[in-house]
Amino acid sequence: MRCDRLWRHARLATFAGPGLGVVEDGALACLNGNILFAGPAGDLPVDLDAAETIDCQGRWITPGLIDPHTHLVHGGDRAHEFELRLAGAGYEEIARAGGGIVSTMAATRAASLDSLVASALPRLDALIAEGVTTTEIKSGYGLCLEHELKSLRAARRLGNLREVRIVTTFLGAHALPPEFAGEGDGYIDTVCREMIPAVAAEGLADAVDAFCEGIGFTPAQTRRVFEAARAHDLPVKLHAEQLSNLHGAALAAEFGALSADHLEHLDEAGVATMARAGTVATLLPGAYYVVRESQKPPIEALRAHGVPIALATDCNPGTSPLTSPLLVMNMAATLFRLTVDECLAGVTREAARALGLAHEIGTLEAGKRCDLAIWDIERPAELVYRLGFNPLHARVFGGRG
Ligand code: DI6
Ligand code: FE
Repeated sequence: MRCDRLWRHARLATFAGPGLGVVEDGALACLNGNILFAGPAGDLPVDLDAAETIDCQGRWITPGLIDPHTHLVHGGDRAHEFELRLAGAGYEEIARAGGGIVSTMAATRAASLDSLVASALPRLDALIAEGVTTTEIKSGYGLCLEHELKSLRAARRLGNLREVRIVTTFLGAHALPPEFAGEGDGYIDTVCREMIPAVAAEGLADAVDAFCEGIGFTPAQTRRVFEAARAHDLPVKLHAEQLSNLHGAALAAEFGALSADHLEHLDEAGVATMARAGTVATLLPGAYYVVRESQKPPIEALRAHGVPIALATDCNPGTSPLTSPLLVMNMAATLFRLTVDECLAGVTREAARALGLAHEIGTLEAGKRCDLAIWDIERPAELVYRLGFNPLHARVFGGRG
């Protein structure tokens, strides 16, 4: 039997099964971009012959990291708003001065597709530099058909410019654009009747998301968005229970959502509905940190009910200008008390599940894509415990790299 590449003398964290799935003297073989074998070197098929063999010298191999929730494509930044907040300005004051989400909408609408791609590339490269091989990217700063389509096209194009898999999400129901002020239902009509059909017709989105919140959209409006998504065979996910408990997670679960995200204000009943539906809890500790939230997501209840926990950067210009999955893991451990194993599973196996891609990526198992991160570390905990240090040795995408 012949394979394209064989990595030897590696320590593997396979994530096959519930824990890290550690293999001390491990080997991993790749054929045609997929994993042919991952396991103890002693179990390698005796007749296996490799076109190329790589000696890992004891380095650790994990699955390529996955960031399952980002708003990577947007115009402008909000650094000035950050300064205003440090000087004591409140959210409303900033919004009245033309800041907040609407300022990002204006900058996104003003940007050409090319410049949206150009401004997102350094953010994407920052993820890639830490071993990310798949990232989700949402629209949601265009807030009208033309600019939502442009944002999704920019996201798709990013996937052609780099060796990375991009999964796109339509988030038209992110905020109310000023031209619909006071007409939330009218805007949702446009989202459901105009935008979702157009996005679906062009195959521009892999899923549909909404922001169910007092400052976003009501559960009734969110339900309409989900019904429109379902009519176009698009899976859903939800920004839920970030600032208050509107029972968005239960609504998401009712629609079989891939994930419910944020969840600081989620209650136990909501956790139970997520568990029954198999909806992943995607936690976003960067946003928790930046807005200086004090209400933590219900970690104990999520564990008790067996809800899978994923972690993401939520990279966005307002509440999480963060492009480091390594720092996300540290924040999840330090702020939410997740274990090292939970953090690492959160950016690999469970992040894949949150994207509906558990059958393809997220673990080191025969048949999965050969997306790998190879680390200069002595033990996996180093990936979670250090701050601002990147021990990535190599990154492999579809067997290449
Ligand atoms: N929740 C958030 O934290 C971000 N969007 C969302 O739905 C905020 C986005 C922004 O302020 O630009
Ligand atoms: Fe978000």
